[in-house]
Amino acid sequence: MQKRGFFFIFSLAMVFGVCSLIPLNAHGEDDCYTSQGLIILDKSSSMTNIGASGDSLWEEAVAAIDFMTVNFENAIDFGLMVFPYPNECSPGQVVVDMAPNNSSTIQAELQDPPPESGNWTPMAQSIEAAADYQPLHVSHRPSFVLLITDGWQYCSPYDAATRFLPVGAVEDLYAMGIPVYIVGFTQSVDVLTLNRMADGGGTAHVGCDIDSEDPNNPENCYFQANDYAGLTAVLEQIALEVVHDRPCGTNEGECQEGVQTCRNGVWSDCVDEVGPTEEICDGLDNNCNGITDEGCDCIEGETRPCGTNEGECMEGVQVCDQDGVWSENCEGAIEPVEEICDGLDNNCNGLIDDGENLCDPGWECINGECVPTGDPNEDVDDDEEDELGYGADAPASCGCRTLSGGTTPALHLLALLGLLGLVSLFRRRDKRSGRLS
Ligand SMILES: [Ca+2]
Ligand SMILES: [Ca+2]
Ligand SMILES: [Ca+2]
Ligand SMILES: [Ca+2]
Repeated sequence: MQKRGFFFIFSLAMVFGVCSLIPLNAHGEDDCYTSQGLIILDKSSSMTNIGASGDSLWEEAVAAIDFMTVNFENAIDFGLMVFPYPNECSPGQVVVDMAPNNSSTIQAELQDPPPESGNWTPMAQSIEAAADYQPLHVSHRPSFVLLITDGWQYCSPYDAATRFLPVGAVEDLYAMGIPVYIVGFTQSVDVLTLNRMADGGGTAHVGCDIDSEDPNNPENCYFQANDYAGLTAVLEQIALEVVHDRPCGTNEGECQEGVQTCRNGVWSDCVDEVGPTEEICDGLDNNCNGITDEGCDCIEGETRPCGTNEGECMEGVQVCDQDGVWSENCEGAIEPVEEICDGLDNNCNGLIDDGENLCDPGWECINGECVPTGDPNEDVDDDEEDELGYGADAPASCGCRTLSGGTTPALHLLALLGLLGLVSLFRRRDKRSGRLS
């Protein structure tokens, strides 16, 4: 019992010991943390000016924020600060805490426009207030701040020395690990300050011109928007940047990675992915296993020569079918045939008129013709003549085949009789011609 008790305590100690080595906030690639961000919206009186659409800048900004928060509220926990709050030059205040699915709550808070005069732009003080908002500092979650302003750092009476105070405030926030996105709305913004703020907030566009003072300079470091459409576009761009996502799938072979987004703490489906397909014989790695055309002999439509050009033969082509197999048929080929005595290499083995029995027995194949063998007395009882009862074969040296046996003297006699007839004919003609002369 004592031993068991000791073992239990020892095991417990080991478990706690190991656990204490794992940092609480450690998160690997697979951990899904929803991004959270605080929108800081300028509620100065200049936002009541009429914008390009005919609505006030305030109305345009509220609509653009609605667009972003509706589209990303399950991927980003949005919160809202407006400044000044409640009015004049008071620093901004968080009016909606960061939380999932917050778009309608945020819209409800934005129903009241700023007064037409009397609200100033205490940008630096508001950014400092945001730094004190504790939920932004939950270290394991990606957090950001998004500032939308249409003006300059400004409180009444105006003090030019305060112009760049927002830059320092943004730098402080970024030093705490919270990037600050800067959006300048309309041409009335302090371009130089906003460029420096974007740089200080860790969100400047790569290669931007930090000294630019022109709101239309495409090299500005911050996001410039001049109307509702422009503002909607930059807010969407920022949301896409801050959302916690990760690549999914693979870039192996024909596949292409997609992207998964962390939404309400759960990874979404992999979108924009090109997934694996069945491997076919096409020279590509369709199933993305790193091997091209495994199980294929060839690529569909490919051809290769087959057969031989030796002797009388001619090469043909084999075609690869859709299963990646070479056709059995060697198209267009002239195949080897049985060797015969003809001066040609019929069986395409590199030898002309090779092999046994090319000619009948007693004959041999010489220079492409069957000729009798050298022995004149040789006769074999298997020839056509024997079967027809003409007797023995002609002697081999003859080189021709004639009928034999008693026929030759009869021919000689006929020739002799013909000759005698001719002689008597000439003599009669001679006598007749002698009488006439
Ligand atoms: Ca393939
Ligand atoms: Ca493959
Ligand atoms: Ca041959
Ligand atoms: Ca031959």
